[in-house]
Amino acid sequence: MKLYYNPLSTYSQKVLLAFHETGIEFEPEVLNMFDEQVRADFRKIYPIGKIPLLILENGHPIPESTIIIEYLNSVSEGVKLIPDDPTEARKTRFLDRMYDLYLNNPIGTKFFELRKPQDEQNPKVLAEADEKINIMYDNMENNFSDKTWNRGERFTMADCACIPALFYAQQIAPFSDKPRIQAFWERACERESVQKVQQEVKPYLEAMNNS
Ligand SMILES: N[C@@H](CCC(=O)N[C@@H](CS)C(=O)NCC(=O)O)C(=O)O
Repeated sequence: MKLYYNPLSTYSQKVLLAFHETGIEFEPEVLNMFDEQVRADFRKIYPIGKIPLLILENGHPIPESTIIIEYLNSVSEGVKLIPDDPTEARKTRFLDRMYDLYLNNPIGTKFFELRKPQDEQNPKVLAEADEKINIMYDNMENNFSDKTWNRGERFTMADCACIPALFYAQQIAPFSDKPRIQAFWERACERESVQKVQQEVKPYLEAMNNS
């Protein structure tokens, strides 16, 4: 199966973590989403134009990071990222939604807003993003009081959703004064899957920062 993605994209990183954790192989198709022509060509494949997008061997497309992970979970013969227990599965999916909507999205909004010249930045947009991020940080600090990962001892889709957002948050919404989030982040950085994602993004980050 082929994965359209970019190593810089948090939603791509979320899915990459799931691929690395389950050990499922894929054919990488890296898209430069800063290139208008690339974006236009990609919209011919997927009109919504969002990455990641998974194309199965039979040509069936699976968009949306969560749905891609649901698919990987259904075919994985080993590691499962969504628990079988219905209550645990629901709580995992709930955290996945919370991280996408109220951490990842505001971090992305803030990241792109801060890349604009200062006089073009919208303080209201920045304040709204910060408000959501801070609510999530409070929830996380509370949740990590008795857990190694988001749902306990087991690494799940909720961790795949949370870690890429924290990668960018280090710079634009620092959490070093939140000891449990900081400790979670340090644990995450020791995982092989996270290290693989961080290695892959490095040259792309350097290129973006020099552009
Ligand atoms: N809900 C989608 C969000 C995907 C998304 O926002 N991807 C961004 C990159 S992180 C993207 O494709 N942006 C390009 C665009 O919006 O044109 C998911 O979970 O996959």
